[in-house]
Amino acid sequence: MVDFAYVIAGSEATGGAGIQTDLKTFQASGVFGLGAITCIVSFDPANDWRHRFVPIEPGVIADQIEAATSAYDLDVVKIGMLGTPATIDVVADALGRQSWRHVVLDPVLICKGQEPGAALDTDQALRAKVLPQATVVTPNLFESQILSGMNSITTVDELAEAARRIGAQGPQYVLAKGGVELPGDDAVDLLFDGQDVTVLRAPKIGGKRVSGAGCTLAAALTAELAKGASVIDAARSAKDFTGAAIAARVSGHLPFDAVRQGVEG
Ligand code: PXL
Repeated sequence: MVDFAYVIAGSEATGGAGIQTDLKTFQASGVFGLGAITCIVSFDPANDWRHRFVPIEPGVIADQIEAATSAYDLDVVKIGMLGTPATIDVVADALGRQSWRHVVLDPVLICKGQEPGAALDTDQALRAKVLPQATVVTPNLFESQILSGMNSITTVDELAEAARRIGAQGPQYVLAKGGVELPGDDAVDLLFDGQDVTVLRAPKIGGKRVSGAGCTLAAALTAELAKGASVIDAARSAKDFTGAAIAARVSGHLPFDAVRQGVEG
């Protein structure tokens, strides 16, 4: 039997994050991966690696989704970077056109190259149109703060409170990621299921952010859900998979390392 995992996300041209990471993760997880590109991000080496951001025309995004959903009976999808209110409209409409067993939303809120005003519109549209359709949302610390409306999150208890507040906005599950920024020796993720909070811990691997870790976690979770795992089991497997991808990271000329998926040891 073949399990299909779908992704709607942006391209990140250095291969560390975005849809490249999602598809690599799907492949390493043993599912048939396919995806629609929402935008193209090209870091600018001549300008402090600032993000150059180009949205794909909404009609072209709709065409990609039409092709994929007509070709196969897809029922598990990951949503990554959308980037503009127009993109959010077309993706929200496409999601609403069929029923999904799981919609995993990685709420990528801002991209450094975007106008702050545009980012605010995008945040609001994402919250109004996509968040309520998500079965699982995977915010990082910054996104948890924005989506929960909390001023700061510095403890596991505060992260749990943020997860509850985000859960109240529609998604069935919230996987709130502490990452390297939440103080402590462990990388702590919390799964809120609408009632209870389960704490997932693993020792931090270094103290610096590694590009693509969040994309990898959400993509690995999506792949496990596609294979039929429960959300808690999928979250545990995804955390292990992401830890291995962080440990196997690659370095280049960028100011940060990038995850490498599916490498043993
Ligand atoms: O890691 C967040 C992310 C997701 N998607 C795209 C990105 C980035 C960060 O650069 O460029 C397309």
